[in-house]
Amino acid sequence: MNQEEIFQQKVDTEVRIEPKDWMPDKYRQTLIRQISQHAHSEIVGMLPEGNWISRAPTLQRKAILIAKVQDEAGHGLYLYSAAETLGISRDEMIAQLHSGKAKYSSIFNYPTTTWADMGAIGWLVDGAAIMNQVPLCRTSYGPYARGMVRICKEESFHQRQGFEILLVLSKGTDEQKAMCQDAINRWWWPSMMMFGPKDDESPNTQQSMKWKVKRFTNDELRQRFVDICAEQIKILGMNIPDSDLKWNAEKKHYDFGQINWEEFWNVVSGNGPCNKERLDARVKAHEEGAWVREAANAFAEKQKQRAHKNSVAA
Ligand code: FAQ
Repeated sequence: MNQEEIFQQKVDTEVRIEPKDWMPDKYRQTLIRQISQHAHSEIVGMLPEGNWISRAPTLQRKAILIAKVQDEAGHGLYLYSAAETLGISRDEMIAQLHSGKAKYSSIFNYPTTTWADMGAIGWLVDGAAIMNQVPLCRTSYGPYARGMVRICKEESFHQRQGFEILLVLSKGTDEQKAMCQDAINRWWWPSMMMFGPKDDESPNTQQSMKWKVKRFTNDELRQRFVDICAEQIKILGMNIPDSDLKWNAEKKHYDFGQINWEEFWNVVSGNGPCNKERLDARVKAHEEGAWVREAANAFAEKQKQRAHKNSVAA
């Protein structure tokens, strides 16, 4: 067997691929692309919710929201570390994000205009993220799979806190109920787009499934998401903004309406409502953090010199 066949046999028999193992260059590149895009999504994803930290309605809500946004930062850091094991540096990944070369999830290019958006993001955006990411705990690349275990635990808490925000609003005044429905209306379709293009228009799915980087296709995960949300919305007493949403007894799944793919590709290619604002915010934060990186590097250098001195003295 050649190296490629040995590699595929490991994948087929569920043996994890680890950083020092031989792997096809395309597998490495696919993982760098997916993991770094995932990391960027977590970091850029802090911005829409960060927008409401100073305006959360109660101290408790504020503490929860701060914790959630910090969790997303942590997820970004685990994921950048996982990608680094494949031979790309964090600086390179950040440069790719800032230059617009690397993608991040389309969902974070939409504005958060009311407090109910914090609920809708938790319920729908984290909900879609979990649907996509739980199978990634079994992805074939070891460091990515292990990182995803902790990330998924935290995302479950995020999803519940979002649903609870909406539940409270759904039982509130007429104005609060309207705010709740409006947020669901605005976040539903962009959340459906998070799963990526339809299977027959997804250039990466087939190969990623063969390598077990992806365990399910974009459409399979999107369908599961619809099936779950269509039931959960009943508890909220709200509506999903899709007149075609209907239980199909034969398929044992919900049918749903057309996704606006033109909008999706428009957002992915940089022309969504907040693309520019999000990238500008990231670049500004990076520039303003230059002194922290400098100080941390100087401290690390000093520690190294001290350790060297001690080892010479011993
Ligand atoms: N947005 O052939 P496919 C979160 C791109 S984290 C932008 O199907 P693939 C946590 C795709 O990259 C959310 N671009 O690609 C949170 C590819 O372009 P490329 C992020 C998208 O990789 C919650 C092209 O389209 N999650 O939410 C999108 O097989 C709340 C063709 O697509 C992950 O990254 C999109 N929605 O499947 C944080 C999970 N969809 O690279 C804060 C890991 C597709 O060839 C607050 N990633 N594209 O130029 C994945 O599972 C996969 O990468 C997919 C795409 C499913 C996203």
